[in-house]
Amino acid sequence: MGRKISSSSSVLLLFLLSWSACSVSSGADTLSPNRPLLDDGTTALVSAGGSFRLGFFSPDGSTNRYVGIWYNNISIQTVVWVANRRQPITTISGNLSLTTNGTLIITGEDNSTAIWSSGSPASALENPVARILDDGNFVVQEASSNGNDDPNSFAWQSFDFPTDTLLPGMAVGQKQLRTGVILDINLTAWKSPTDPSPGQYAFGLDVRGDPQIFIWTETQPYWRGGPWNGRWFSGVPEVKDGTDGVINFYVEKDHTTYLPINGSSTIVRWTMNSSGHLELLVWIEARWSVSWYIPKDHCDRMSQCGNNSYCSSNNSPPCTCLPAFHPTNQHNWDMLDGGDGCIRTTPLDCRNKTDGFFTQSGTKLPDTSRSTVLANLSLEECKALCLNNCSCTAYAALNISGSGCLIWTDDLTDITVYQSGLGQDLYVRLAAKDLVLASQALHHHSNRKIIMIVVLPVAILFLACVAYSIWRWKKRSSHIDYEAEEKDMELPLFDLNTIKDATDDFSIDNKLGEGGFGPVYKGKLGEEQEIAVKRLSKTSTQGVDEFKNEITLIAKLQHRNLVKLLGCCIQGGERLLIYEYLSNGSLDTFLFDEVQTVLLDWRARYNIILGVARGLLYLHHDSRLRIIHRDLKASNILLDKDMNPKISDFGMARIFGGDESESTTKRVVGTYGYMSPEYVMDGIFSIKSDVFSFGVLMLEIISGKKNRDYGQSMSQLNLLGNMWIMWKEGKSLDLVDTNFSHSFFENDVLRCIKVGLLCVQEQPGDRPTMSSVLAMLVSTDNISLLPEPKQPGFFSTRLSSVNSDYSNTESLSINQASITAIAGR
Ligand code: ACK
Repeated sequence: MGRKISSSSSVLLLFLLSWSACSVSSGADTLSPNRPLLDDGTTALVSAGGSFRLGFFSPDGSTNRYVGIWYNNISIQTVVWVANRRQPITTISGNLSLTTNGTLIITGEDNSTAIWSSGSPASALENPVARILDDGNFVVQEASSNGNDDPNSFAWQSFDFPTDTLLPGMAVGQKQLRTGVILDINLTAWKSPTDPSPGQYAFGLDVRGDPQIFIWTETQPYWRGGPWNGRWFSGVPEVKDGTDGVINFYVEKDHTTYLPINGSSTIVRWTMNSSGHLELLVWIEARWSVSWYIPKDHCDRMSQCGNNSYCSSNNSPPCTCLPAFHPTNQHNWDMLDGGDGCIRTTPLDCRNKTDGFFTQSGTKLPDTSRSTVLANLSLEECKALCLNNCSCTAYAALNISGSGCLIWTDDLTDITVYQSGLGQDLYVRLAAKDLVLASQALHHHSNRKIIMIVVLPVAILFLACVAYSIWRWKKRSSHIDYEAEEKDMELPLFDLNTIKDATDDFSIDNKLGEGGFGPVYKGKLGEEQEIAVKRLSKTSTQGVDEFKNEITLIAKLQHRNLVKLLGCCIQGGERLLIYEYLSNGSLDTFLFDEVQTVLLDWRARYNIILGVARGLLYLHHDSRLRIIHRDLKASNILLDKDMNPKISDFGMARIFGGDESESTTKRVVGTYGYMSPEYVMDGIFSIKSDVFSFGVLMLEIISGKKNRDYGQSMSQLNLLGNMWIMWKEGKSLDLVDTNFSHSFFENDVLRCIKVGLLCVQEQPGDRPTMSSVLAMLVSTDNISLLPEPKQPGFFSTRLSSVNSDYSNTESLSINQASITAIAGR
């Protein structure tokens, strides 16, 4: 028996030895029909210059085996192509071989059934080889042309079948193969970082109309990069062709429209990631740095604003009707839902040819999938053609260098207007009457600008004289205004029993936590609507009238970055506030929690910073009232299911009349670490004290550290102090949260740090307003053009303890329930 076993095992050994003698050896760059690649856990092909490696691999966190290509010379295994992404092999047993007709085949455990095949090559091959090239392309060609990098010599190439990554030289779009077959080349994201099977998001070129780049989610457009205008994609003005660095992409337009990217010596790749972002990643200082990504903000999401309106991320609300158009559904529009879009105010008058064109500047051109391309017409010819075509709604230049034009013959969709001076002119057709009104409005706007610059200084003196009397007059009348406003406000009053049912009689199981002025419960109204119910503690000193007055005013605030108040209940000694329910809870539970914090990558953090900035801008400048929140902090930022931030807890908010800019109080309420020096020391609060809190919040989001708890033991500097010192030494990136520091856009982070430091400057007058904050955050200007931050207020922990002493004497204790009475003007 023993002899038998040993003789059969020697036969097996002999077989294995002869097989391995035939299989490819590690480090070779070529696979031939008699030399397959066996998965032994290590063997791989390496390109001749040593740039790329091809072999079997398992993604982090998975034991499945895939054939893939990854960089050979970088420390983090970064897979750029996967062959069998849909059919993994579950053990280390696979085999990649090349048939004698030039087809690549992967077999799995049983070594007989192919789980993946490259398909028959475009041309018949006599003596095929497969080779991994130094640009990361895996090709099949004649052995005799081995060493020839000419794509015409490739019978098959992996570059035609990308997975989620574009390497320099690759393309997306339509490509006609030599066989005549037309290939649609797209990137499809991995399902998750551990699973290469096709995920939800895809990136590619839609060749209908004027070809445009898109990200799709489950085949629905998710982001539209717009058409190519000769220098850039209309919706990506910051990424141009040419020689300005590594971020180059360009389009070749012929019957095989496609988009190659151009490389340089830097290691760079474009990847469609599993969370829906197309990223440009550059390998710098032993890590991948995201140098650009899309989508960035809500205006980047397809059709955020409906037909004939445009989105502008600097505006709040972001949707605006095109001139001479008005909202299709005024009610929804007023509720900040721009999805219904806008309709023409005056019908076009095609018959009498009286219509004209209004120039909307700085746009991402509307969706061009149904537009007509007129490559040989000049703009003037295009204008005439549009006027003669009764269905033509707009035209624009096809190529910014002048040649050709585009015309639209239906509603204009998915327009963005950039404030930064980037973007293109769109000529929108209007009825003659509306044209006059639209240009008057524009004229009025530019005249106003001239007045601001030239006449304003002279007028200031005069205005100063009248301001005082107006102030006095307004102060007397403000009370009456607010009362009138309250009357026309209808905030739903909920029945106590309804809320008891919804929260299971305020059951402890439904308790979400303790808020600023009492417990918060989760509830459900009917089958669908989830709510959060704030139950004012019975000890609250606020009177019913004040409570009503405050919620009536807060209910008027409607903004996507403010928690929506759905109604209230004042019954049986209970005072309840009913809010929309936000499933991800508060920001602090993510930011300052070791486990949760990894869920906040840089994009999520940046999105939160921008959202809070927009919400605060609305409170300070955009709502009909000027509102100071007074308690902005991480625990008062709630996150919805998509991690969009909403400012909550207006319990301490104060409302200012239009001309009031600051006020004082003896009752300093707020949270230490977030309160500005002038507020803590002298009880002075203004929009600038909110800006200070916003700056602290930003720096906490970037560093993942609480300002107050920072450096207690080691140094006397708190987070603000440390950040400022490190900024001055050019080392502020060292303080970035290590949980996302492996992948971020360095410039965005540095910009946020600088803006954060500007917000926390000691003198309120030095701090920017929220509109400047937002402008600075979204600007594409060089960071060095922003003002240099001066010393922050309260930069040492020693000063914090001074605050604490102060709190014992004059201010309410931290987090104590408080609803502030409304200040009349
Ligand atoms: O971090 P959390 O889960 O989110 O715990 C706090 C707690 O109540 C006390 O403020 C949660 N909370 C407050 N308002 C809401 C809301 N509108 N939706 C969901 N959770 C809320 C908060």
